[in-house]
Amino acid sequence: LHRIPHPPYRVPVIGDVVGARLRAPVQDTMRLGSRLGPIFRRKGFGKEIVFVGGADLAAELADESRFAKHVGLGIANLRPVAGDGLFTAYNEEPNWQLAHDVLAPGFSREAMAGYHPMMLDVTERLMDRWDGEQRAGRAVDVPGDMTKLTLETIARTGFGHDFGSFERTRPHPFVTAMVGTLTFAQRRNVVPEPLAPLLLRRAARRNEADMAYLNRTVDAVIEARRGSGGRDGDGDLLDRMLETAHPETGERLSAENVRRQVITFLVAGHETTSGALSFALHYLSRHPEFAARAREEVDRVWGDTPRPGYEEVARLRYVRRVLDESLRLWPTAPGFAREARHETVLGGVHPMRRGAWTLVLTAMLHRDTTVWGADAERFDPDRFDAKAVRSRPAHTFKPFGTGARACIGRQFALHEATLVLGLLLRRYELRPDPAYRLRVAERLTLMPDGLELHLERRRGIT
Ligand code: MNH
Repeated sequence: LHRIPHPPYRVPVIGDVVGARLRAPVQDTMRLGSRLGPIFRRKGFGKEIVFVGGADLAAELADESRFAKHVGLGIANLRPVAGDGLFTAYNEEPNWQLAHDVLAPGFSREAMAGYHPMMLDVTERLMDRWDGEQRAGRAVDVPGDMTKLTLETIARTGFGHDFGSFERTRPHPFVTAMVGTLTFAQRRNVVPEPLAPLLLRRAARRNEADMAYLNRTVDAVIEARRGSGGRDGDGDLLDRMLETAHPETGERLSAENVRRQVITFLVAGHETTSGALSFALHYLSRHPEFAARAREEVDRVWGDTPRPGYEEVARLRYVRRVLDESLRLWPTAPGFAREARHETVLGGVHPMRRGAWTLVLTAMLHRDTTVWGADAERFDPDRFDAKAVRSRPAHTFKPFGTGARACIGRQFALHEATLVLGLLLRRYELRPDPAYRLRVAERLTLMPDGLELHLERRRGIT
């Protein structure tokens, strides 16, 4: 450990937390990392965490024969909510493999093509609302509305459930409870264990109430499906959770595990996609030249087909680059932890015992100047044209994590976000508030804070 740099001033007991921004631990750690280098450690209240932000070390950590996902920190703090659901399960928990095998076909091409019309429906609901705001000359609340959109999308496609988000002025209580539990899980990382009962007593009580609300909501969703006797085999995620046996072992998910999976998918399936869409809309509004190129592509590829088909979404190559570039600068799941499968030496100099772990800070990896150049902080979608991608080493772009435990919803998120950006760009010009400076809010995930945009309908587009 002594080879790994840490901040120069360390106070006994409290460690490196002087001057730390407890509500923005990721951005705080990024700032520290830009001074300390590709690997560094940070100590607070007796816990010491090693961070990796350099591309060479991150590539090594992607080697599945030496390293695996580590369930720790923020993720472990979500265990009371998400239990052994897919995201929070320990590698060796049998329910991980079982649920992975049962649910993976829910993300196949055929399954995705089935979700596509529902994704279109939800986007049309959003645009109805945005048309109204535009006519009234009001700005739209981008993260708020993107959260409505992505929550409705995962709820309808995955669970045949309608939260009625667009009929509400305030966020659905499910979202409020979810944000509460995510924020609580993040705060538990930065508050010292012995002081937690004292400092977080009221927060802990709120958290209990939030968890109870999440449980009640998903129990109602599951009950409604059981009552209706399944959806005659059209096989959404909930059908798979309730009906499908493992192809080889014949095993099924238990009722308790189904509850954990439904919470997991409702949360993991919308929060990060909402952030990705919001950052992309922010950058498009700030860079009219990139927005014009994207719009030109949408007009060329889709024409004025009111409802582009499933196959037509992946043809929006430039829109997809805008999304990738947004996820590069602000990977909305900002890190992932890796543990050593057996004794090993990282980077040829840092010995690790079996089970020792480190946190890859994705947003730092994505700004490593040895990979992305001296202008790594600049937004430029052309970093993702085919030639540029081929010229970069593997494992340098990791917004969806890595290996066996990488994101199962990657294609779902990319399809949804590309479709939505295409439809919005075709219909509106985006006008930023010139006084707005990007602020990034943290609650385990990243989200632009207070982002509002004014809209103009494009001429000739109905
Ligand atoms: Mn998703 C795992 C990022 C969209 C469901 N997701 C992960 C991981 C990252 C991630 C990073 C790995 C975390 C780790 O190693 O600890 N996910 C994203 C991002 C988006 C996203 C940036 C959108 C953009 N995720 C989605 C969507 C769904 C989903 C949409 C569901 C429909 N993600 C999951 C699940 C896991 C996961 C489930 C856990 C997979 C596993 O461990 O087997």
